[in-house]
Amino acid sequence: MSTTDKTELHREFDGKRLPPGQRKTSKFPVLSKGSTPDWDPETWEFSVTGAVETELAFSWEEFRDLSNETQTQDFHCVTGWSKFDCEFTGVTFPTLAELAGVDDDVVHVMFSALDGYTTNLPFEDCMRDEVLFVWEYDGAPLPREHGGPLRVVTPHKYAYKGAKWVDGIEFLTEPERGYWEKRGYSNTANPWNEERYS
Ligand SMILES: Nc1nc2c(c(=O)[nH]1)N[C@H]1C(S)=C(S)[C@@H](COP(=O)(O)O)O[C@H]1N2
Ligand SMILES: [Mo]
Repeated sequence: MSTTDKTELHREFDGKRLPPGQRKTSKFPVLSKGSTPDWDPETWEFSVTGAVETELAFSWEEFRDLSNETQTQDFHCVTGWSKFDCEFTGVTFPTLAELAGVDDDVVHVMFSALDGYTTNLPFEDCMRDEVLFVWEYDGAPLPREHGGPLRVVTPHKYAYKGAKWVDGIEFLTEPERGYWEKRGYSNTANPWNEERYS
């Protein structure tokens, strides 16, 4: 299978591959606000709601049948570590947006997750192929502690913008703040501009 290299992304932000104030790690640390939530593949459902033409709901099987791709990406945590060359397989955000048909007045998106976590991004920051809904990491099912069965990755943002255990997105016509954004972390979270806190 072919893999798309997204590790040159930093050029778009006029930055080095390792953003300022970050340290490269070969480990993949786990950062969660609480414990790993249970999930049941039989009852799990992924929902697309809000300002769209058609609200959508996918079973686990249906989600896995969506057209998907594999990308190599870097991962930047706001606490200061970066992991290079992660291989992620999943569905791109624009693929989902197209299936739902997004209203013209959408400006923002809220991601929600099985552990109650939420995070927000402007719509234009979501409509990028590297914003992936991921179920496979380095050729194996995404480990539960890293957000399995399904998580979002946002290589152009600090990693708290990528909800682990994601089970829904809502298209919004007004900006709203998610879990960490309400608690002082940056709304915009550009690693090359060190947008860590707000
Ligand atoms: N659902 C959920 N997603 C989450 C979090 C969380 O607590 N719950 N933590 C965020 C934070 S702060 C970071 S840095 C990354 C960490 O991902 P990792 O544990 O796979 O390294 O997940 C993000 N997504
Ligand atoms: Mo984080």
